[in-house]
Amino acid sequence: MKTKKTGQQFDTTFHKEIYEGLTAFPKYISSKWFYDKEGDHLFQQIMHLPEYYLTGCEYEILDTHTNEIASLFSGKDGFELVELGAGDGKKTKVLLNHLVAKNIPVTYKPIDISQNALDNLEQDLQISLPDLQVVTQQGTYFEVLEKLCKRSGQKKTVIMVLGSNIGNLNHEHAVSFLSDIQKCMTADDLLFMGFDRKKDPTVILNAYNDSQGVTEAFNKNVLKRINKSLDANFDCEAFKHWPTYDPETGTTKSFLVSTKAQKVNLNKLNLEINLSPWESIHTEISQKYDDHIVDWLARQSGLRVIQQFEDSKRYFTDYVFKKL
Ligand code: AVJ
Repeated sequence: MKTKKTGQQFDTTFHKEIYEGLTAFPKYISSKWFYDKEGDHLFQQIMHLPEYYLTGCEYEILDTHTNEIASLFSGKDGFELVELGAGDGKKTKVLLNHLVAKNIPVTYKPIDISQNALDNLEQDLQISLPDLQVVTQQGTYFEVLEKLCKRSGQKKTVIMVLGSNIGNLNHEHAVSFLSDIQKCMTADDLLFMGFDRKKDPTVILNAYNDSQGVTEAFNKNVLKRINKSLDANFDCEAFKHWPTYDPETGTTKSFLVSTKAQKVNLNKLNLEINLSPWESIHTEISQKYDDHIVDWLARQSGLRVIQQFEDSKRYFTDYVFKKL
């Protein structure tokens, strides 16, 4: 590879960001790189874990309020449902089933960073909802929003981001993400977004530290992915999965902590890094919210909350936003 200083060329954003994160202090890897085929699979297992309450709570919300949500979404001549981070679409299908059954015209546009997830979802929908119009798109949120902004149709658009996916962004990035969405919205359009609430810290911590070790495997999978695709040699067994929750900020952070001194070669990056014993690699934030924080984020982004739906335990909220 060229030079380690300025002007270095990278094959992909993945190469560039892994290089930057592992040469920084403290070290970090963005959680968006969790989702390769194995990562998608592990996340699906996480969604079925007893400790990982988020999925069940949001499913309950969509299942309980399907009718009200569907009528909120419907436009005069149908609408487009753009879902950022669609994943396996399990929760969205509750709504899609209802829309198809009620003959509400909708085009479903699932977007995900994982092409693998999109392929599975498309196949699944072809069988379970053959009459539904589906247009998939692969990309990061930022890439995809650019295209969304340039769309020509004047059909009502509902942008949906479920699962508290926004929680992977710190507040500053969340505001720029929400502002980017806001810029693409007309006065008629809606943003429907799921936020995981602040709650008993034990409940939160257990969700990221399950007893079966699936979350640990999910966290470590990013190192396996780097080993495979960047020809690297992380000793994955020599890392401890370490989630934390700060009840003051509402931030859950996940780390991989090296249990020993390690020299790691990342051949495709022409990079060698050293880890000291007990040095950490920060891999994810999963932000928790309350109504005040969400309201503040919305206003910072030129949005306002027009409605909200909660599960019976009040663990999770889906907020509906419009342009200010
Ligand atoms: C998909 C980003 C919402 O942060 O709760 C699950 C991912 N990480 N267990 C989350 C995740 C560890 C999840 N999101």
